[in-house]
Amino acid sequence: MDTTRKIVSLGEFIIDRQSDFKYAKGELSRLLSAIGLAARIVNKEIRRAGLADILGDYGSTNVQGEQVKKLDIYANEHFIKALKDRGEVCAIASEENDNLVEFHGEYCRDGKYVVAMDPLDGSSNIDVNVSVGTIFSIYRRKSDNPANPDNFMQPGYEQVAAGYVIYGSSTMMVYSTGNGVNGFTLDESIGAFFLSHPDMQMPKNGRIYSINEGNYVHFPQGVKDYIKWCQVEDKETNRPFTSRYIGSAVADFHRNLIKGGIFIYPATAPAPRGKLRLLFECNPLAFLAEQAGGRATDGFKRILGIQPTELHQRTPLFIGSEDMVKKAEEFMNKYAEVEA
Ligand code: P6P
Repeated sequence: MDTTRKIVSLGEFIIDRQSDFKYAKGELSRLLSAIGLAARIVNKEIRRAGLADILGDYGSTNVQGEQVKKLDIYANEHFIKALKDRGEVCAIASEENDNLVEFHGEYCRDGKYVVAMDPLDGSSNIDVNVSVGTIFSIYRRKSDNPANPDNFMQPGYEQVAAGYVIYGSSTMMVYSTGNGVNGFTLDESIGAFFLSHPDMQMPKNGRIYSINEGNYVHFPQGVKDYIKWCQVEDKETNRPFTSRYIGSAVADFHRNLIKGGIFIYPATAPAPRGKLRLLFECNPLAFLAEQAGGRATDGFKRILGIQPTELHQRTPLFIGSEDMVKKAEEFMNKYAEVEA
């Protein structure tokens, strides 16, 4: 047993880091621990999904027009309940809900925070046993009225904290409160997360490019050129690169965070704003990327600087190792004038 490394649980870490916030009174700590609790509950259900006949389509479709899987609903309900019961959040914007979920009275005592979340991202992978994830983003409430959508119309750099839970070969919670990124692995035998990846740094460069090349014909010319550049043999720059695409943003991001790489979901002819949602996927992942020394743009401008105008708005996403994202932007900028 490695006795040199301290064993730190998520709960202990949250309390220890509370001092990062001068006027902290524990609200954010309680909020983060509520997310950890919901993650353990959802994890248990995901691990038994094949047995509990919980697979398959719920039949309804969400605001994105996607078939909603039962586990999406289950995850959505449990994260909402955990946050509601903790009383620190006054409203939730969920990728699964058309409208805001507001809390009042005892469920929103001070309610300093609002949470935007994708309760189960990548759910189309559930039935084939591929990693899925929960993505969350925490902002300070701007308006006295919890129901005011302006609470969520904040640029990503206003996030107080952001993170994800990846339900993969192991279950991990990775988050940042603005002082670096830390990863915790769930020990299912005792039902607790333990610090396993302290101070995560995204490699400045890498050899993995991650994009759904099935959409190649619809990509902007800059993306097409970048993909071809990745595939050219050049010893000096370690090319050709390796292509990896899981189809679950959390899993593709997590791999690049650890190994280095770039994930691109660009605008396409059928989807001119891209597919991924600014509030529920792009802002939280961009916050983590920057906190870990990486970069996140829409191919031209910083994701965290985008001023949201709609709850479910989408944006193209280029995210990962700083040098790889900058290289992809070079190709995008070559055509910017032409395509503008
Ligand atoms: P495509 C999952 O549905 C998701 O929102 C992201 O997790 C993932 O990166 C993307 O869509 C995959 O989209 O079009 O490649 O299947």
